[in-house]
Amino acid sequence: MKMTSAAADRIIGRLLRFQLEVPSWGFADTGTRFGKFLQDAAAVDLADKFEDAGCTHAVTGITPTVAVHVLWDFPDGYDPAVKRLAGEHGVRIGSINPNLFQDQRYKFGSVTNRDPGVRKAALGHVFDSIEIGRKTRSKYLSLWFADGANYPGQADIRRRKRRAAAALKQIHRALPPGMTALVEYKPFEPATYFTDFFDWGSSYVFCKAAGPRAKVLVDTGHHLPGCNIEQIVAWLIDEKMLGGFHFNDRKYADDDLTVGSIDPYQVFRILNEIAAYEHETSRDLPIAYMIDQSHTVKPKVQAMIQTTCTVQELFARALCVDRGALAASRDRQDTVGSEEVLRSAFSTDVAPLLRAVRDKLGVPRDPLGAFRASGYEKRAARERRAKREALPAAGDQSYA
Ligand code: RM4
Ligand code: MN
Ligand code: MN
Repeated sequence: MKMTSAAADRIIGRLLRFQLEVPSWGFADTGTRFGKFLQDAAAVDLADKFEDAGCTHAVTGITPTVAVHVLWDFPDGYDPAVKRLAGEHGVRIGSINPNLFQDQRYKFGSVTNRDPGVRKAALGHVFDSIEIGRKTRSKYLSLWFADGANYPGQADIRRRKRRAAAALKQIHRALPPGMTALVEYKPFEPATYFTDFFDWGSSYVFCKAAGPRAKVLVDTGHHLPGCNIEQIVAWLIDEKMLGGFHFNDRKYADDDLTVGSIDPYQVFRILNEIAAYEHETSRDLPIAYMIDQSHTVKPKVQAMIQTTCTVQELFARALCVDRGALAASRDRQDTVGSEEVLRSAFSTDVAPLLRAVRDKLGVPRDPLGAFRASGYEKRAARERRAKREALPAAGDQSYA
């Protein structure tokens, strides 16, 4: 596709306004239910996570915020000093993620548990998380409920649905102005028979019950095989119910692989729905773009930089779609022609656009290459190994 300089400027302008949030848990040691593989350079504490996030932001220029997981990042409660600590590393605290899945009392659910005491404790944790978000001026409370059942007959599906809706209402009432609750869904795991927040429709129903500041969060890894995620995204955009994304890729289940490592065309098709809407309305869609990945074998910061650059690159390609040509070929009911418009954007060489964006952001033209050459990982491994050795033997707190 030939691009006019006005078109190139428009794309560069949009990419300069495109930012992604990185997850604190993506920098820490992580594993599967079978165990963890440790990395010397993995973050030991919150300061390391901010340092890694800051480094990712320094080379990419588009990741100024860090999502925090309350239990893992503030095990001893929230300390206001962490705001300054993030700032020292050039980042800010972003979305707040309560943890409603690790405590023993959540064995049979959190907000859907039949025991009112457990439901109260779960809500209490969410309220504490909201309070942290208020102090850190976070725009998003990001909710993932692992609630569900493992066997047919185990639980009353309708009653659990009503309890979830009631909890969402209470959470919504507690949100300070300017904060939005994002409601994630996932078809299975850890529950094997059903989860209570199992697909976009369930999150949609709960958000609608809660109020206007609850929106659906699409985690790209949380769909059954073959699911048409871009259609879900298009519907949510049209319903004004899309809150944001947790980007990651998967081959089989919730694999938390780096974005686009398995199916970059799918990410392109999702971002194409965003670009199409923005083209039609001449407005940026006000949603949260976040990464949710835990890297088991890839070095953490490299994986995060790779992911960040991939999403940026695929968004650049989606912005290259010739909307006029697409509309015209749809008018002719030209199926092949319409598909070719998408394919040609997907295969556009966007390197010159990305170079221009990175020059304007004042970051290296090859962020991953610059990081790999920087010696950061070696130094981090040395320092963090020593830090780890000086620590009392740590309990196996989390998988991430
Ligand atoms: C879940 C879900 C949540 C994330 C946890 C760590 O599968 O994706 O967003 O907070 O993992
Ligand atoms: Mn997620
Ligand atoms: Mn997940």
